Amino acid sequence: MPEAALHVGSGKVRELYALDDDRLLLVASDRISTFDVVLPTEIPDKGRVLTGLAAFWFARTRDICPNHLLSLRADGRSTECRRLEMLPIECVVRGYLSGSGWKDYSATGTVCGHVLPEGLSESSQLPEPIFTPATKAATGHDENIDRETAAELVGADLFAEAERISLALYGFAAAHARERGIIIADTKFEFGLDDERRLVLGDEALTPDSSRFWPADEYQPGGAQPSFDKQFARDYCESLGWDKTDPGPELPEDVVAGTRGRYVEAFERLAEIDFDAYLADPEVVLR
Ligand code: Q0Z
Repeated sequence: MPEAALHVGSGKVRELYALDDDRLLLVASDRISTFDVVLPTEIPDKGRVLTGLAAFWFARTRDICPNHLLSLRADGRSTECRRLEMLPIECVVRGYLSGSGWKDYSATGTVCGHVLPEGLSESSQLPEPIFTPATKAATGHDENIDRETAAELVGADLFAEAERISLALYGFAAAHARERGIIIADTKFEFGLDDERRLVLGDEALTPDSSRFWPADEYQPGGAQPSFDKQFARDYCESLGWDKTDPGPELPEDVVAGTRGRYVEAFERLAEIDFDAYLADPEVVLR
């Protein structure tokens, strides 16, 4: 537990503490959600994998955009970060048609005002990645918005910069991941402003919780794709006939072990660092 830190927020699987006026502590738990429900069984080291991966990407994207990371604690699951004034939009980039992007395209042929070619299927790769902002809904699901609405919320200049930086970050990470057998179908960035009103990347970025990771060797457009990390847990939950309302089912140990293995595999493939080396010294991801 963090010492002398005030709890300021809870996410489904993360906690946020204030260290002082300028710094926050972001702590990733081992909780897992599936079908939007947090399960009663934890996945050992999941929070460390996500923290390590986000820190890896923060270290490697500094020349694209400054970020909030100040330091990584020895527990491997806690990051000290600069407190920012967060923008009121989620900066989503999609390289493939999935989730609400596929739903909106099916209904209208467009996603957030982007007119897409006819004849695309579920999970099709897009001709080029698109920026599809969403509002941060206090409860329930974020709502896709068009560029005009997003620009009204943050101002035209910040909107343009957030779009350009988001596309650059996604382009870099998706290419890196694709060379290592992982498709990053889409991802969500959260930006804030520092005290000099500069745009800074915050929150967690390019993790399997903030993105859709798909195994490239199983990619087959025309339907939903297996999740790189959560598919064992989803398949097990589906096999029970659970109605997907809270509380979710306990996971058996083979599903826990298989799921943990997939998280560790994603970390090791992307960072090219042994997860045991990360546990021994988390700062290996920053070098
Ligand atoms: C992130 C969240 C979590 C609950 C606020 N650098 C920052 N400056 C200001 N605010 C935030 C950040 Cl990261 C910030 N969230 C999302 C994370 C638990 C909510 F771990 N909320």
